Amino acid sequence: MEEIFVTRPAMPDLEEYGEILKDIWQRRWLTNMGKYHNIFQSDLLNFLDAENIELFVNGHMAIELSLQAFNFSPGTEIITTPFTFASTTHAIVRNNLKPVFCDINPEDFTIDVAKIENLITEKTGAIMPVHVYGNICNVEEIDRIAKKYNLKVIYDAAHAFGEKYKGENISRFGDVSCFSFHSTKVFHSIEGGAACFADKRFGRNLYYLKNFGISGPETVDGIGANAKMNEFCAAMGVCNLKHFDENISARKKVFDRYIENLSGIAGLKLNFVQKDVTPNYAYFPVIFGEKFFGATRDEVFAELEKAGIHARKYFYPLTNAFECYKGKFNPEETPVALRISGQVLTLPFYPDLPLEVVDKICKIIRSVKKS
Ligand code: T4K
Repeated sequence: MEEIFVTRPAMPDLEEYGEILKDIWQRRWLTNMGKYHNIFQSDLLNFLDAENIELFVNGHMAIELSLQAFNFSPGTEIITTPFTFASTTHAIVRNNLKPVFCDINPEDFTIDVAKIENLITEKTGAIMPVHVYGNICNVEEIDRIAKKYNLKVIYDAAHAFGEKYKGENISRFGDVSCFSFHSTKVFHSIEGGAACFADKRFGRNLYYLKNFGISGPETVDGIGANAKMNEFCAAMGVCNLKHFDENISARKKVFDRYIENLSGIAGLKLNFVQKDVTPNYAYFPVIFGEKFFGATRDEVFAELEKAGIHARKYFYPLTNAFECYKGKFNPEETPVALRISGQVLTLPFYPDLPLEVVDKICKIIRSVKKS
């Protein structure tokens, strides 16, 4: 039985990557802001239309060090959502800051902007929303609230690479937007990440944090970590960026096929492209509204598993329900997120997923429906 996973990395032509590898072999410059790191950085700066950019070893370190670069005092409250990958919440806690969980809206699963202001206290330092599944948050309202209360905005844009809102690249919103280039992402550099930001002084802090605070051969100006991207990852990024548009077109075909197959089924909520957004078709989440669909998310999941189809429950459990945070947070305080996390399944979705497999997956889903 052929196994189908939730995603499968897009690969460049081996020869294309091999050409760069030969150069790396010959140059013997493997990391520490080498030739391909710098090429990748400048390619991305153009592609993302970013004001400034720093590359990282992964998306998590882009987020964690971005938070650190603001120098918030310990215990500062960061308003965020629990409907996300572990990274978002862990980045806050690992900085000795306090996550304050805002619920999500049931339409696109991003932070419910109507509930943010009630959570603001004198200890609030920032809002850290997530463009979950590539669904873009209400950036205008978040900007308004942040300005009114003088808060920073750090976007977890791990899922939103290449997207635009009203024609403007998503990298340009908030004080900083952090992307992930993990192998499972729409665009990848094996492992990797980037932070895009406007303020050059903030950028200097960020650079120190990713490279031990070293500012010159004999000068260490900051207490930094090590979160640099190596040349092999940068080379993969350089190659993959050239094929980004092809990949998105291929993803759109898979997306359209799913929509065609699953539209109009009672109790099944699909994730459509948002108004004013140029999408990247990052994930294909489906919400099984138990009452109307007649089968639970877990029943559908089990049925797909039997056929060797490994969908995933992104994002279940909520981060505020993680074992490691037991007793610290209460998932009941974010009821919409709690409900959605019990009903969501992200279906296999990648550019070369055969359309017949999409049909097979949808057939299984339809056959589980009981009402
Ligand atoms: N913020 C958000 C909102 C995020 O979603 C993430 C990461 C981050 C921040 C942090 O960014 P990074 O530090 O990771 O750059 C995966 C990814 O590892 C993770 O990057 C991603 N989010 C998350 C949503 O998904 P897992 O634990 O589900 O990965 P795993 O190993 O189970 O892989 C999923 C499937 O992908 C596998 O079943 C098969 C396939 N796969 C995976 C790998 C690694 C491949 O076919 N090839 C591969 O090389 O987290």
